[in-house]
Amino acid sequence: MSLLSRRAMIATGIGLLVAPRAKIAIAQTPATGPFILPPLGYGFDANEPHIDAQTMMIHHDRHHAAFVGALNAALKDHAQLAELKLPNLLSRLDTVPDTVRTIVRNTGGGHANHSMFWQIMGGKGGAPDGALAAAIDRDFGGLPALQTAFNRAGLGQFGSGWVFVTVTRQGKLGLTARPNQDSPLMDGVSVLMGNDVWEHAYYLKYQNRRADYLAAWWNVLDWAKISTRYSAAMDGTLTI
Ligand code: MN3
Repeated sequence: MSLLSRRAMIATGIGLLVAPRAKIAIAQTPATGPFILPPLGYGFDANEPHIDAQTMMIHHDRHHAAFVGALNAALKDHAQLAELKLPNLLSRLDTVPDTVRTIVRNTGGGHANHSMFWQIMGGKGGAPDGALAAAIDRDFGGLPALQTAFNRAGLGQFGSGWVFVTVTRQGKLGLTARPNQDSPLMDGVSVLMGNDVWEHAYYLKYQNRRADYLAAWWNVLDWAKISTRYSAAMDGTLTI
């Protein structure tokens, strides 16, 4: 092989390496909406030492951002669906075309779940008060009993998923675990709060110790925000 043709091959090879990357970058760019990654609302290190800053950064900026990008891409040619509010889209997945239903379920559920998740953390833990504390006493027998049942449900969720406290318009609370990125919103049920038990939520700090992560998570909750969500659920103004 002549030096010239070797150079030509190398040049072509470089061209092949660069061109597809440029294409992928363009393909991932429709982050212009309609769905938008919400800001975290606090620093990546706000949940230290219970949830480490690197996990928060990767989780929000990469995992959640990827869900939003993929959801927007999936609905690019479905303008009517793209106009729906996320809970409305998730509660009528049966009307989403077969070709995009699974990706909408996974990425739309992921967008909803994570948007709620960031809202309720960044706090100092402790305990709720007022109407929410009364509802927890009434429906779970108190915060320690809720924590025990919630952590057990999170630990019992095989593989990836979430554990949620649901809330009705009357303020009645419930507990449920879901696989993957499924959400009670898919059944038309509102979510008060929930924890992500995908390994990406805890693996850097806790590795296989999901129980330790579940126990520590209560230390970063912002009960004032959760109380606001509780009131909004009863007013019918809870958006996610
Ligand atoms: Mn997650």
